[in-house]
Amino acid sequence: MSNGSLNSIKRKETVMSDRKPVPVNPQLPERLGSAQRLLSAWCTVPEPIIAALLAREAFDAVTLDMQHGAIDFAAMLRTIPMVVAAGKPALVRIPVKNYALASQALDAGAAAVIAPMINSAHDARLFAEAMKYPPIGQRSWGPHAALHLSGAPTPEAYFKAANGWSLALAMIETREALAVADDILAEPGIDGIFIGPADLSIGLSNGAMVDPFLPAVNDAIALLLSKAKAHGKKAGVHTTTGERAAEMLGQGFDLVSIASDTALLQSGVRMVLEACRG
Ligand code: 3PY
Ligand code: MG
Repeated sequence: MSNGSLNSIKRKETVMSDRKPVPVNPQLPERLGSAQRLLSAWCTVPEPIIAALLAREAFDAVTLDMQHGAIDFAAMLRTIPMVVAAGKPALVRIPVKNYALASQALDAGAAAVIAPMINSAHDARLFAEAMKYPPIGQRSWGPHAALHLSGAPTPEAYFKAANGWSLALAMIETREALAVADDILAEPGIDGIFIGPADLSIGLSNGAMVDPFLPAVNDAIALLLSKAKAHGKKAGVHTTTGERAAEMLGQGFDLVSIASDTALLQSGVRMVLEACRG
């Protein structure tokens, strides 16, 4: 090899080491551990640019909804790096009982997974098994994108830290779940609960209505928050308005998601049309 090419390699190395480090996935437990309360955007449209836009606003995290949103596996794979590039953690809500997707979301770099309709300790165990490597669970090895998005220096370092990084949030949103919330919270691989006030209102009204502001729902929210704290676990809740989100943060929730990309689009549209046409 000539001196010229050696010099050019050296020059390249210098340039590489002078570069700023790329943003790595901000791990949720670290942020929540410092008693920070997080406000998450809620994304349903399978276009990475939408999640990237939300991530660059003053949200602390972005949740990709694969239960009711139109985000599929390929869109999730493309979207998570865009959120991480904005310096925010990406959370994923999986469809009901699709625990295989919980592992896949972690492999794709999700910082947390929210599993809907966890109605028993058995559901919680299946979810935890997909979320945690042994000895806690049965997560299989293959963190293809998570490895580099996490910033872990080696696969071994990722493996050692992963169970602490990957936040498993079990949704409590039915009467059955409310009755066994302590059992769900007691599952070792479950890091916290996430309340679905809309479904909870359907359950608590015996199918009479959907109203996340129902007094019975408020009582259940307060009870579940105190249970999560008693177990030393995290508590999250979904909200539909900024005022409600502020109220929930004020009550002591660790994680509050707000509205959705399409709801925000609609309210923005209505606001400008109202201003224009009256
Ligand atoms: C609910 O309120 O039921 C939810 O699942 C929130 O997304
Ligand atoms: Mg729900």
